[in-house]
Amino acid sequence: MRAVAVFLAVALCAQGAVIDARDDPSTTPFDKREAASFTGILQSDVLAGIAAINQQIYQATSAGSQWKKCNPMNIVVRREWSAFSKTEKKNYIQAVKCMSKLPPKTPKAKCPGCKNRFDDFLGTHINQTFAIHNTGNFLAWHRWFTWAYEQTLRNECGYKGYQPYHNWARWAYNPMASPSLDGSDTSMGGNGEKGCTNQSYYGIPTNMDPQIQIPHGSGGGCVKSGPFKDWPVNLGPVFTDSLCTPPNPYSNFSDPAQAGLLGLGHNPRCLKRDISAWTSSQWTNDAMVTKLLNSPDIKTFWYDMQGGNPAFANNFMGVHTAGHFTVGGDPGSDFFTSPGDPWFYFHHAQIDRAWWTWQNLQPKDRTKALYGTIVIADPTAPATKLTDSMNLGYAYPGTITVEDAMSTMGGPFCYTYI
Ligand SMILES: [Cu+2]
Repeated sequence: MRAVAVFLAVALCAQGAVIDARDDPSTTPFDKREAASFTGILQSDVLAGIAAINQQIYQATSAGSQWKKCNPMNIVVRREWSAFSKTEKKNYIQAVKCMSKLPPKTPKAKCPGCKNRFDDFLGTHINQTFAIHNTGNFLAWHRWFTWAYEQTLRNECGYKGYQPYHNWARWAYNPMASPSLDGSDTSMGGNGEKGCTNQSYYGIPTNMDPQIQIPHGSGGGCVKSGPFKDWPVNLGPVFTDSLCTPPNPYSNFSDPAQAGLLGLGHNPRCLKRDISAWTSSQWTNDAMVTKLLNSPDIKTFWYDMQGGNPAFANNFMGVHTAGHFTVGGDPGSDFFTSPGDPWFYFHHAQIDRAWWTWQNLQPKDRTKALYGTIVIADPTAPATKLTDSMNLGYAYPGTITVEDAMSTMGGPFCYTYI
């Protein structure tokens, strides 16, 4: 039944592309773009539709034993939040809140500030930041991380659905109108109240040495609308562009006694956002996403996703950083602590969807294409290998290899996107 739905949707998507040639967004006047984003067929979605079909054909014809385990009869379909019914949205929201009420599994000595099950994931992300960003395992690790979070929602919080994503391009010109950020009772909360007004911009990559200056938006303070208005933020910050965030009890990089605990002390505060259409409209619009998906090789894709080479030069932010700064604030703008905003998983499911699309435009050559090293932004470190092992600390049990995470229909996974 689900498989039929996938192929029907893909077919409709492809048909739509024929009859509705979307205007080049770069030539669309700014005030018309919002409407265009809602009515047109996105080129990036057409590519995703082609990828979905390609992946099934590739798996059926060249991955026999795996195909028996994962095929259109049992594959899970991840959808955009706007495609969820009201009840499905409420069930997801309830499960995320449930995570914040379950006790943590991380021992207190390893993460003194971890107060709940949601924090186990955040603590793991903080702890491993240098080994999972701007590295060869970046995409694979975050694929597994997002999947493990989805599994935990299901296995420990009774959620029956799957992880939603935020289709950047669809809401690029007005992210606050997206059902995931509109502040309604079926959203992941809205913008923050006006706050952090002593800061005029957020610097990318840092406030000290900004290559790009994101202007302060209309928020910056606590999120007071929607189901996450009382959301507890317990960990971090470690490295934030918001000057209005109180420091973590463990913030001293030069103190050996704090090694392994940076950002993991208890620092309770509200969830803050400064939603930025300025950011999303420039770097996550359909033209930008399509250009990324048309990258000829993994090296180009890897760099472009993370801000180009050299990173953030030539006024280029890349979809990864731009997605994080679409919500910004605290902890959303913190490289280490960003999974403390539950919207993180909507963005990273879309990161995964972009990688999945790129891979499956040419699955034979790209499913196992790898680029990068084992140390953050260090091209001289050893290259990441398919045989490298990954773990999620106390958030989720077991280890898998990078190779296990290269296909959404391999390793522990069996899912697709529409
Ligand atoms: Cu990350």
